[in-house]
Amino acid sequence: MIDFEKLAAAMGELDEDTVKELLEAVASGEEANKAMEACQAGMNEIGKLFEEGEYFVGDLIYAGEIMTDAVEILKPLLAGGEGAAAKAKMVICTVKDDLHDIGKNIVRSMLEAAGFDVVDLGIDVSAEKIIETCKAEGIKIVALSGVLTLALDSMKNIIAAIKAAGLDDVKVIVGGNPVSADAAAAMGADEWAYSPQKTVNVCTAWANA
Ligand code: B12
Repeated sequence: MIDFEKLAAAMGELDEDTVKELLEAVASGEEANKAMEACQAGMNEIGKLFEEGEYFVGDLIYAGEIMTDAVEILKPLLAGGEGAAAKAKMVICTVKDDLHDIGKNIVRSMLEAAGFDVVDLGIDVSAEKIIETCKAEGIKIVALSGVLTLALDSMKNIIAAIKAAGLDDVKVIVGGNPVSADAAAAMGADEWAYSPQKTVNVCTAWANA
């Protein structure tokens, strides 16, 4: 097993060489999931240092690049859901006004590994675009991602618009740093998840229902 604390610290310090060196040594799916958690802990530290004025937007951009590379290195090892029989088509996106996509991309990779046909609508996505895609492709599962606090409002508006469009059989799962069980319930989401693995499990259950 690699040293996960060292990995989290290296990520927090934006020490790209050490992060990559440690990740190259990851050898199993279980270890890859833990490595992903360690990278995320490092990202949280970066967020804290940004809030404290030690890091600047340029550092966030660099952090985003390191994390994107980390996902690419770990992708082949990241474990998909067990018994994920369904080849269901689903939508994923980062909601309107939010440009963060690293978490979304991790979740998408995990869903694809579990056999889902994922339509990734990208970042800053409007309710109209989601509704249009669901209608055109007969999609019944939507995963909404957001990292900014204001993403919670966008999610709420999107869910209301999906209902107003009469897509009552479309299930919505929400996730991202500011999302909690309470926030998800308040916005009318069917489910919420922090871990990509739970997302895979929930979507698999919906696809097989
Ligand atoms: C990297 C980063 C950036 C990069 C993003 C690069 C990219 N391609 O995504 C850049 C530089 C672009 C950026 C920009 C900004 N950022 Co920024 N950013 C971050 C940082 C450091 C890391 C985010 C991240 O990638 N985390 C790692 C991923 C893996 O975690 P995650 O997204 O939470 O995803 C996991 C789970 O939540 C879950 N999940 C995610 N999505 C989904 C979806 C579903 C359906 C499910 C079920 C689960 C799920 O699974 C993932 C894996 O476990 C955070 C700090 C932090 N602690 O998060 C700040 C942070 C999010 N940013 C912040 C800010 C303020 C900004 C800017 C406004 C800065 C500025 N002044 O310009 C802009 C906003 C631009 C915009 N409109 O979106 C604040 C947000 C404050 C707030 N409460 O709203 C934070 C929290 C930093 C801080 N502490 O102040 N940022």
